[in-house]
Order: sequence, then structure tokens, then C-alpha cells
Amino acid sequence: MTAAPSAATPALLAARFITLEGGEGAGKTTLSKRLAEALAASGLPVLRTREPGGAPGAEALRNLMLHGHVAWDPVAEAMLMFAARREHVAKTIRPALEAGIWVICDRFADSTLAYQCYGHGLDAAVWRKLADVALEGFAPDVTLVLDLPPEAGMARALTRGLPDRFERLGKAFHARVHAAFREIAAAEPKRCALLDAAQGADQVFAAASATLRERLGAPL
Ligand code: T5A
Repeated sequence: MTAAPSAATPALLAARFITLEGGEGAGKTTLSKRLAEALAASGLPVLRTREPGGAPGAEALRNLMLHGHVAWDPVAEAMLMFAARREHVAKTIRPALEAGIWVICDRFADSTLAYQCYGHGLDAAVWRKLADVALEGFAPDVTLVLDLPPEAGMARALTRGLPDRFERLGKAFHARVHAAFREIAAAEPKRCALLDAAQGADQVFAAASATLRERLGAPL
């Protein structure tokens, strides 16, 4: 006889869309891996993905934007980010959620607001219009914002030998991006949780797990 699954059975939890945000080297990739492993260990199907990218067309745009050596006009860059995002949502994120797979995404629309608007000076009204067209109201269930001063993020990035973006964009730019993520988290407290990312990786994981347990009932 098959036992009726209890309400707490992980497979009965609706799949959720979780995004990780923050500046360079804040620890998003590290946290994303640990959360995905923990969710999978509790029996939930999980997909890890990232932006820009996460679908074939979006990965092609990522190459163009991050390695194409073009000094993009801020509006053009934001349009490309949202074009990649729409592909990503349509081809990867929505199909996964519909198949019952939890999705953990490294960066999403908040990154465009932080980098292109606060960082590069794009009008936030343009961001809103592009978000409306590209996402049609689709949004993360929870966004974990990893809060780390840019100097600390740079020190971490240096250990991996990848300081180019810090040098190219400058300290003031990264300070604006850092402030932006704090403002975004404060403006949308229901969706966003600001986590102290200066703590060790174990502490950050514990804080993220507690947030997902409380807000989504995740078995972590
Ligand atoms: N962008 C992106 C935009 O301008 N607009 C947009 O709309 C979008 C979506 C993406 C770039 O594109 C821009 C933003 C970015 O400039 P990317 O290559 O995907 O670039 O890089 P990032 O997203 O910034 O990711 P990084 O790999 O630089 O940083 P992570 O993922 O935040 O950090 P992680 O986990 O790789 O950790 C960095 C180092 O720190 C260590 C790790 O072991 C690693 O060595 N570490 C810790 N050390 C101590 N304590 C902890 N708690 C630690 N956590 C990690």
C-alpha cells in the first residue's frame, strides 16, 4: 500500500523562483551552489542558472555584453540585458517552474536597476518600461541580496585573479551599485532579504536557509 504523502512532503511544495543579487564577488555563486545542494538533498528538483545567460540566445548576448569590447550606450545595454532575460525566462525559468523544478538564479532584473541605472545613470523609468515589456509582471518569489562593501568584494575577486571589472568601472561605480542593492532591498522587504555577506560562507548559508524556510517553507 502506498502511504498518502503528508503536506510536508517536499515534492508537494510548489516550485519557487529564488534570485541572488549583490555586487561583484559578494558570494552569489558560492551560495547558489550550497542552496541547490541542500534543496536537492531534501528531495526537491533544483535548477541553478545565471544572468546574463541561462539559455542559448541569452548566453550569446552575455558574450557580446561581457566580452565584446563595446562601450555600450546605457539604454542599449539595458535593452540587451532584458532581451537576454526574456529568452531566459521563456526558455529556461518558466518551463522549469512549470515542471515543478525550483530555480535559483544568480542575478536578475535588480542587477539591471543597480548596474545600468544607479551605476551608469540610466533613468529608472526606462528600466521600468523594459521590465514591463520583457517580464509582464513575472518576478522572483524571494530575492537574497548579499550585502558586501565593494572593497571586500574586490579583495575576494583578486584571489581569483579577476580584478578587471573593478579597475575598469572604478570605486565610485561599485559604491553606487552597493548602495543600490541596499535601497532595492529596503524598498521591497516582502520579496527581498538583505544578508550580511561579510560573514563566513557557512554563516551566509545559514542566514539564507533560515530566510527560505520562513518565507517559502523550504525544507532547509
Ligand atoms: N550585469 C549583470 C549588469 O550590468 N546588468 C545586469 O542586468 C546583469 C544581470 C556579470 C556581470 O554583468 C553585470 C554584473 C556583472 O558585472 P559575472 O561574471 O556573472 O558577471 O559575475 P558576478 O555575478 O559578479 O559574479 P562573481 O563571480 O564576480 O561573484 P559572486 O558569484 O558573487 O562570488 P563567488 O561566489 O564567485 O565568490 C567570489 C570569491 O569569494 C569567495 C569564493 O570562494 C570566491 O573565491 N567567497 C567567500 N569568501 C569568504 N567568505 C564568504 N562568505 C565567501 N563567499 C564566497
